[in-house]
Amino acid sequence: MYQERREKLLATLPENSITILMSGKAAYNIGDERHPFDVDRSFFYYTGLDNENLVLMFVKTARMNQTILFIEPFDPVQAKWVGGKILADEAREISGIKDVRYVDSLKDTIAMYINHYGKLNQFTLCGELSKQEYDQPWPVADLFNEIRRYNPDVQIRNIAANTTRMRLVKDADEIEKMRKAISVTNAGIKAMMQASRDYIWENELEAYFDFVLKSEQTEHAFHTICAGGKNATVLHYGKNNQQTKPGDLVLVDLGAAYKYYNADISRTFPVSGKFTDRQREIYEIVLRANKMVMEVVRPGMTTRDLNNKVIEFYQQELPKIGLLQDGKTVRDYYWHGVSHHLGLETHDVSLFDEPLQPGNVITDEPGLYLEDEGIGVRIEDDIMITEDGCICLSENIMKEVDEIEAFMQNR
Ligand SMILES: [Mn+2]
Repeated sequence: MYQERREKLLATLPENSITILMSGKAAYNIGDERHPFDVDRSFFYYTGLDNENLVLMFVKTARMNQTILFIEPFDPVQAKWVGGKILADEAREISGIKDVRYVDSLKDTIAMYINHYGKLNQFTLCGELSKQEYDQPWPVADLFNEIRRYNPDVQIRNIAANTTRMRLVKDADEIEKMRKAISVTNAGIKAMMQASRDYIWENELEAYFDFVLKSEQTEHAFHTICAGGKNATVLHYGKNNQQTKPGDLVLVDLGAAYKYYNADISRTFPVSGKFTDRQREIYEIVLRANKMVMEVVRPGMTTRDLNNKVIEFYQQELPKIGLLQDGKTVRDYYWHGVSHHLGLETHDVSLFDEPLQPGNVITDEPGLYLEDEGIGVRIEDDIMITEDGCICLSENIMKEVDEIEAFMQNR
């Protein structure tokens, strides 16, 4: 599988090039304490390896293609402190890459190829260079700049669009992992609804979700949002430290990650188990918007087209429940987009305004946020685009009002 992906990427790379993908290094937090390491997702996509400080290198010339993996040498002292590093044989077996070397020979290897081929042909150094905007350490750029000091003719090219184009279309293995992440998320949401009661604290509710995730050997896809009442009208509310009031709606936006594949689900339920008439009225409109997106979505549309459909729908529906008065617009009650791509990252890589195609997985997450009334509703499913529409991967996660009330009454 990883081999196939690498071959597909290689075919898109320029001739006379060296391409470098790095697994990354954990950033420092405070003093000598590091943040937990989290692998670069493109590196993982092409290798299946999630260890720190590994480098994947492709060499492509008219005469040959070569794939080399660089790993760290085994360090017996470090092994006693933080565990062993990945060994060459393990790395070979997981990734299918035969040529495994030590990372301290990386620069010499690159210099060797440039000296060998670079005199006749201009060489291009390729890497994913689009992450600069996030203000993070960016070792591949440092490496390239260093090489260019000695080889001023070397070109540097960003291949982020090549990897993104591949990662946008999910294969069967990826869909299966996302289904698993979604099914654990479903169990976690049910546990929260089961435990919900008047005056429960948001973070206690959140803990029921966490318990299920750990019990199922999954991780969090992202920081959970668990927002009662008015807190649900703050889009990325993440404190989860307030006590709910009887009658509040609770908005949860959360997901499990299974083998790095993410679920991203939102549900909204009444903390006491029963919707008020007003809450139900608002909820039903969001639910209809959520279903409408799944009905209209087709390959060739963009996520922007989908969002425009939602805005049009709200334009028609909101006046019927007393909204859009006094110069208010849809954007006063709904100001985010309805979809983003989902995969190895929660907000997965994507290309601006790229038409949807079969195999894309996107979210479908309309919401309505009425600050004055202390009501926030978001219903988010994960859908896979098909030839003639979509398949809802999260269709088993309950969202009908009657279903939610029945489930909560029979706890
Ligand atoms: Mn989302």
